[in-house]
Amino acid sequence: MRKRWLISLFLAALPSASTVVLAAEKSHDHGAAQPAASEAIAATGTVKGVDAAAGKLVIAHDPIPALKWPAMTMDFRLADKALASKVKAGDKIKFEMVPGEKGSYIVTAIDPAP
Ligand SMILES: [Cu+2]
Repeated sequence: MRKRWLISLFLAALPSASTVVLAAEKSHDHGAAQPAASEAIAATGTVKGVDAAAGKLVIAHDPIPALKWPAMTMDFRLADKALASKVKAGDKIKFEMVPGEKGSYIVTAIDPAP
């Protein structure tokens, strides 16, 4: 009986789990405006969070006309984890990024914004 109960619980949890995954992917779907893979894109924004161990930044970026992106807050992976030490939450930055996997973008350079 106990095993059967566990299976029911698992099945009941499945739909909500897949919904969460879909929602997460959708939030990073920036539409069809994908540039050539080698093309670096310049952008500006404000650092909202730094995860130096994972090599990730959360950036509230300004609109990026080259990608037809509105302003939004999103995660970026860093090409080099050492870049994380250049910034802290609240910093205004100029940065460059290149397309990564599955619609993600990888930050390749960071400079303080004027
Ligand atoms: Cu974005």
